[in-house]
Parts: sequence; C-alpha cells; structure tokens
Amino acid sequence: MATRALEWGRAQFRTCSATGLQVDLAAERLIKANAVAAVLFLTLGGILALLIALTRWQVIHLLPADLFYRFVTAHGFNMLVAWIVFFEVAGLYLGGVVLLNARQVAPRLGWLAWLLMVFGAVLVNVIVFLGKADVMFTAYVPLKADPLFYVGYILFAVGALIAVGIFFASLVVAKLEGRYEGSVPLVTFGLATAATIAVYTLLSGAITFVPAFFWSLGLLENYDPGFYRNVFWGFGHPAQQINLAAMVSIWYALAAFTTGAQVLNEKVSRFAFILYILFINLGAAHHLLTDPGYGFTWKVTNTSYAMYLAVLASMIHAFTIPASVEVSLRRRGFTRGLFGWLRSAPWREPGFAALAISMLLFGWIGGVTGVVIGTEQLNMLAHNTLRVPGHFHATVVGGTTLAFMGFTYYVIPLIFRRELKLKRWASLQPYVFGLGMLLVSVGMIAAGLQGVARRHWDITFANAPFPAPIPGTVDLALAVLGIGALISVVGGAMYIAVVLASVLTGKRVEPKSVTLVQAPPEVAGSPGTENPGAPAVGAGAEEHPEPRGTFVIVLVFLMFFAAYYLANWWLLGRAWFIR
Ligand code: HEM
Ligand SMILES: [Cu+2]
Repeated sequence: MATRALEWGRAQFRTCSATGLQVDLAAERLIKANAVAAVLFLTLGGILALLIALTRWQVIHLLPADLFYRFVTAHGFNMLVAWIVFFEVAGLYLGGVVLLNARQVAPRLGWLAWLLMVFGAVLVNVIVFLGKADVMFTAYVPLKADPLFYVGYILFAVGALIAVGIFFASLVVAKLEGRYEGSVPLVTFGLATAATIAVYTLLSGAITFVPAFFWSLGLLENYDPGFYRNVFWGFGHPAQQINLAAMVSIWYALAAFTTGAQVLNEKVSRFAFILYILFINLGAAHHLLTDPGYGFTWKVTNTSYAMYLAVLASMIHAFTIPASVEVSLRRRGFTRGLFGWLRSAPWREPGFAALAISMLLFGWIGGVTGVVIGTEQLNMLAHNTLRVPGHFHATVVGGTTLAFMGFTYYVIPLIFRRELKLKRWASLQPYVFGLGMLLVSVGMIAAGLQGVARRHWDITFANAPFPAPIPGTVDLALAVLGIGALISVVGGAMYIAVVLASVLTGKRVEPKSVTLVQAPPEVAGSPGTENPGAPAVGAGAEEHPEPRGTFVIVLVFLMFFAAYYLANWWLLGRAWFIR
C-alpha cells in the first residue's frame, strides 16, 4: 500500500469537465507531442502528394523522373509510416491511459520513444531528399539505399515498439491498481488488438531491415530478393491491419461521441477484433501473388479461406457501427421510413461526417477493390497497375486518415484543452477531403483498369523495347486523379489550418460537452434541451428499434461487391486473345 501511494504521489491528474475522466498530465503531454509530430509529417507528405499527383496527371507531368521517384518514396514514408504511426501512438496513450483513468507508467520512456521516432523519421527524410534512397516505399532488394536510411527505419520502429510496450504496461498496471471496473472499454480493446498486431509487425520489420542495413554496408554480400519481399510484407501488410484496427476503434468512438450510439453487442464486436489478430496476417501473401518461387497452393491458401475470416470481421464492424447509430437515432424518435434516421443524423458535426465518409470510402471502394486484387487469378490483371494505389488510397487515406482527422477535432478540446477554431471549416473538411479522395481513388482505379503502371514516371513506356499501348481514355482517368488531388489537398490544408489555428491561437477552455458544432439528437420527450444545435426530435421514438435501414444498405453493398467481383472475372476472360 505504501508503495502504491508513493507512485500515485508522482502522477498528477486533472478531471476532465466533459467526460469526468481522470487525465494523467504526463500522458496528456505525450499525446500532444505525438499528435503534433503526426500533423507535421502529414503536412510534408501532403505537399509531396500534390507534386507527384500533378506528375501523374499526364497533361501536366510536372516533375522530372528522378524527383518523381524521390518524392513518391518520401510521400509513402511520411504518410504511411510517420503520420499514421505517430497518430496511433497518441491513440494508444489515449486509450490505454486516459480512457482507463490510469497513469502513464513510464513517462520518460515515452519521451525516449518519441525522440527515437522523431529522429528516425527525420533521418529517413534527410537521406531520401539527399537522393541517397530512391527505393520507393517498399525499398525492394536489390534496390539499395544508404545504410542510414535503414538506421532511420530501425530507430523509428524501436521507438514505436517501446510505445506499444508502455501501452500494455499501462493496461496491466491500471488493472492491478483497480483504476477501472470489469473489462476495458471497446475502444481500448480494439487498440489492444492493434498493439498486439504491432508487436509481430515490428519484429518482422526488424527481420527485414536489419539484414538490409548490413547488406547496404557491404557486410552481407547477398540478400535474397524473394526472402526480402516475404519478410517485408510480414511487416508492411500487418502494418495496415494496425491501421485498420485503430481506425475501427476510432469509428466506434466517433459514433458514440456524435450520436450517443451504444454498441449493439459488445461480445460480437470484441470477437470481430480477435478475428483480426488471428487471421489477417495471412493476407500478407497477396503481395506475392506474382512472385516466382511460391506455389499456386501456397498463394491461394494464404490469400483465401482463413483470410476471409478477417474480411468477415470488417463486415461485422461495418454492420454494427451504422446499425448502432440507427438504433440510437430511432430511439430518439427519428423513425420515419427506412432512412429517416440517416437524414436526421448530425451531418454538420465533423466527427460524424468523417465517420460516415470514412466508412463509405473504406468499405465500398477500398474493401471491394482489395478483395478483388487480392484474389490470385484476378491479381494478374491488377498487379503493379495504378489500381493498387487506387485501392489503398481508399483504405489508408479515405478510410484511416479521414477517421483520424475527424477524431483530432475532439482531441483538441479534450486533450489540448483549446477551443476549436474555424469550426465551419472543420464541418466542411471531411466532405472536401472525402470528395477529393474519392476522385483520386476512382481515377487511379480507372487508369489501372486500362493498364497504366503504378510508380512509373513514363506511363507511355516511350523507349521500351516492346510497345505497351494504353488507350486514349486513360487521359480522362488521370485528369480525374489530378483534380481529385487538388481537392483533397485543399481538404488536407483545411484540416491542418483548423488544427494549427486551434492549438496555437485557440482560447484555453475546459470542454463542456463532447460534441463540437452540433449536439447529438435529443432523446424524445426529454425535457429542456440544453443543446440548441440539436435537430428537432421526430415523433414516436421506438423502444426496441431494429436497424432496418442499415440492413438494406448492407444488401446493396453486397450486390455492388458481387457485381464488381464478377465483372473482374469477365475481364480476366478477355485479357488474352488466343488466335
Ligand atoms: C492528398 C492526398 C493524397 C494524394 C493526392 C496522393 C497521391 C499519390 C500518388 C499520385 C501516388 C503515386 C502513385 C503511383 O504513380 O504509383 C501516391 C503513392 C502513395 N501514397 Fe499517396 N496520396 C495522398 C495521400 C496519402 C496518404 C494520406 C497516405 C497514407 C496514409 C498515402 C500513401 C501512399 C503510398 C504508401 C504510396 C506508394 C508509394 C510507393 O509506391 O512507393 N498517400 N500517392
Ligand atoms: Cu496487404
């Protein structure tokens, strides 16, 4: 007992006036530092996005070849590694410490982790911009980068691993010290699955990059490209599943914040998270579908069957979240027709708009195209075409990045304790960014469907020994990509403007409610609405509502999915003309 009192003496808490949570100030500072780093790397990645997209837009073709490859490399790293992982670390401290009323177990170690990550990320950038690592995001052997490039990666990964360790330690200590009752909240549970996947992801990263480091120093003579690709994707693919689990956790949080939604069935949602841990790493093989050296059976086994259990998990979340929103709104009286609840949803609340658009882009575009190109036979049509970045910009940008952006607007009042500035911009931002990303993804997919190569400066292959003709309609697809890029960059800039204006010039306030511009719709018949922004209550709240509207949306989704899937088999049948 005495020791516990001592330890508690060191941690300093404040009570959050909106949520009643006990917030450890050490955790709060670490969350801020990681979030700020995330946004700065996003800014850099966004500037590069504009430049490479204007090169991809064939009529503009902005950059020379060397800069194009350099900037694609830097864009991929700053976005998919730096922005996303810094944000996730902030999320881990939020979910593992703040949400549990717990204390940050090792603040100094947390700062060490942050420093390692910052130093590592800056080092990678310096080496890339010096032109010493034009190796693209995947850094496939035998493309060789300067040894310091791998050092940067390794330092970043060590930092991230330490942060994950602190997260687990916080969970355990919080339990031992009785800081929360029963099991952890669903959001924390989802983040814990993300952190579990992170452990083997980062270990796989070590197996990939440590030998690459020695190979680039000349100490290791041969580094087998096939081996590299296998272990690289043991890192690169689960890394996306960390993003997925973190994004879904944030979806649950946003649904709860903005509509008061309660999860329909906690057990089912938790089970779905566990499916991710068990099955999603198998999917890594979908990156190797055209590789020689693996048999057909190995490829098909790894990319189907058990793998689809992970897809099932995503479908469970994708049903549960809108269904719980629907049930919550029907209970509040929005019962008209199948979709009355959806019309009355808080569309001006940035967290709700971000949630809805993120789910739409992630599921309908990212998910559908991902399952298709992850199918062994269909992959032959799509491999290394722009369809691949078209798919993953819908998932990691339209889905994850947008969800993280929406969530940031709540971190600002709750953790930074600043009033959100430029609220109208915040309300509009998810729509602008989402529309832009929709066009970027669809433009890429449409160009890829017509055979345009990804990460290639000259898509016409002008000097290639074999002609590689692409149809003239490609220009239209690439223009859609380019226009989408301009719009999404505006959306990204709006986000950064809101964040910087709020953090730097926002009034210091104690938050009073969790929502920002529009309160969640009031419960029918509740006296005296305190939230003037709340939409009017519909007539006749349902006591035990059924998510009928969501059910219809899901059926339409499945038909869309089937149509796209079958269309691709049809295209496959037309791919080679045998005369
Ligand atoms: C304003 C938003 C964005 C635009 C317009 C954009 C545009 C592009 C373009 C044009 C490419 C090159 C495609 C090719 O020719 O192969 C690319 C690559 C890539 N982008 Fe983005 N992007 C954006 C945001 C993001 C974000 C937020 C992420 C991650 C979270 C991301 C991750 C990647 C990755 C991993 C690559 C592949 C790099 C490589 O092939 O080595 N992008 N992006
Ligand atoms: Cu993958």
